[in-house]
Amino acid sequence: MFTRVLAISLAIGLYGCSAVSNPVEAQPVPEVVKSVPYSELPEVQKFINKMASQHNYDRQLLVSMFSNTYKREQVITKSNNQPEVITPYHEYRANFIDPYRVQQGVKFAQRNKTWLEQAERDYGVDWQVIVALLGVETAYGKVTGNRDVFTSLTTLSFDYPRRGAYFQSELEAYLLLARNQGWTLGETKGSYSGALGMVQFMPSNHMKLAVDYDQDGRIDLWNSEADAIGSIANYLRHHGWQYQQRSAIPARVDQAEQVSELVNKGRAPLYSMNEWSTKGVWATTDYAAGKTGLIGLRESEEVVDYWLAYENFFTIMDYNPSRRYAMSVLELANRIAQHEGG
Ligand SMILES: [Ca+2]
Repeated sequence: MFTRVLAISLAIGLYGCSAVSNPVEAQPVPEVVKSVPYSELPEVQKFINKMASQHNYDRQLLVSMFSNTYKREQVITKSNNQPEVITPYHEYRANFIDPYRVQQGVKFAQRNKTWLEQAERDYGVDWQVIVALLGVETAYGKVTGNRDVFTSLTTLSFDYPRRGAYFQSELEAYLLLARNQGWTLGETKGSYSGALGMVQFMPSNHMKLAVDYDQDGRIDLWNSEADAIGSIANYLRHHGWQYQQRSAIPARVDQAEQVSELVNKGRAPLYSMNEWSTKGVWATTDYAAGKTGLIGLRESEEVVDYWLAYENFFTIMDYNPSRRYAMSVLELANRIAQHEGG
């Protein structure tokens, strides 16, 4: 999920502020640039026609909404910034893994013990990973984004050509979701990219994979920790989570240049341990049978840390395609489980 990056950017932003001591203050980007309302763009009119003809969507409602919606420049700026690509892993990780976040995760797990145990049984997903994902995404529901999702998705759909088609399909999903869930358009708050709730699902994933886990008759990913837990577990099961199986183990690489093309290659396990050993790649702890991929995360100019990653690691990458993200989730999950277990 490309867009989950935005949840991260909140935390990265803090790092960015402290690290940059630029005496020249950047011009603040205006929150909404008033120029032409979206309703006047031909491609928006085409989109409205499509919603009306394909989904019998209320045309007047859409015209009225787009007439009052203007480009939000910050959405584009945020989407173009991808600090996670350039931040060394130890700095990236520091945004998510600290004693406070571990402690909050332990508390979250304690008060949701029943739901987490039930999710393990229903979905076969390890409880600590569910908690850690919520911790990394939104600090357990504290930072779910306060941007109007309609404006964000409209801006990305029609003013961000690189991913316009993707965001138009998310805007379409959001509109259908709003109609199904009884949300008032313009009142749903989310991240800059339109990610929703404690779990930061994009609208299409909300439609497909969110569940009413506490069975109170509605899915509420903002206020129901149970719904968030069930929805994350459902997502991970859908993407192939293997219960109580390893995710990644530390590795040693004898000749980095010999395996450089295999490091961080693809989104699936590549070789068995025997095959890795012929390439000079070794697990440095006990390991389970099965194929793994080779992950390398740069710690500094000179140092790269290596891991051998099992299927579960790549399942977390289905939530957010960053390897740093997946490793942070797993580290946080381990820390929370250690505290909870001890
Ligand atoms: Ca519910």
